[in-house]
Amino acid sequence: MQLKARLRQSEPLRNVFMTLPVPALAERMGVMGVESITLDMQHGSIEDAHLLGLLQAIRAGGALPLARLAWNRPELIMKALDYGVEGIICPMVDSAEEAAAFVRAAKYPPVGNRSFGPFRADLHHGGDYFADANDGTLCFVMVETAGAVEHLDAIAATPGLDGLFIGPWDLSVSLGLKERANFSDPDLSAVLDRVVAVSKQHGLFSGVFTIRPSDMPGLVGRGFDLITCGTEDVIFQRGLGDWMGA
Ligand code: 3PY
Ligand code: MG
Repeated sequence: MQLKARLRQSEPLRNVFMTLPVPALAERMGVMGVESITLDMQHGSIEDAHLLGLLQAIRAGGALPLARLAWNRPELIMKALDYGVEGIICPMVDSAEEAAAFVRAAKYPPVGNRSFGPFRADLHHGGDYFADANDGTLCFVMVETAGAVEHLDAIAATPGLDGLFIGPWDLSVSLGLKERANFSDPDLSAVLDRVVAVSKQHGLFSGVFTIRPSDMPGLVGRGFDLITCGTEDVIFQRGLGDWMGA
């Protein structure tokens, strides 16, 4: 489990969300230097049955694996961890109670009630997976609702939580902003800064999602630890657009 150590380095960890179950693409992204890949099981077309092949390919390419779950449900959390993702990102968390339920399902006793059966997760671990998993597998809650913003301090204080991850599209919709995911919007910008500050205060990692490469310098400057630079589909569309316009 290397995700935590990598996130502690001063350079932010770059990440791509994967929406399509194509192992060869996951492998290629890693070989091309993508440091971490998040399997998007919420909006993408990735299902449980795709996890094994995708995680094998991510490992072959050398990237670190995360998953964004479909929802805050214990059986989804347990499955993703048992297959071997190192970090889980839980969408649409509104309250400290929901954050606590997420952590409970992700951590073994005495911290939580994760069931023991690391089907593949211990395969390359080399040590005592049970002893290391609570510390080494990371729980991020998404900050993407007005409720999460309202309860940010209480959510961040959740014992066992490892990070906050901003979903700027849902957040813009939930806050009723005029544009979606415009980081120059003062209201959205203020939430970004607050999430970084609250994360630091609570010893958590902070993450954010964008699809625009031009956002990168600003997000690095704000101090995020984990920055998602789009989905493989958006990256494909951009490349195809270049070809079509050539
Ligand atoms: C959002 O911006 O709402 C997201 O969930 C990013 O994937
Ligand atoms: Mg979202």
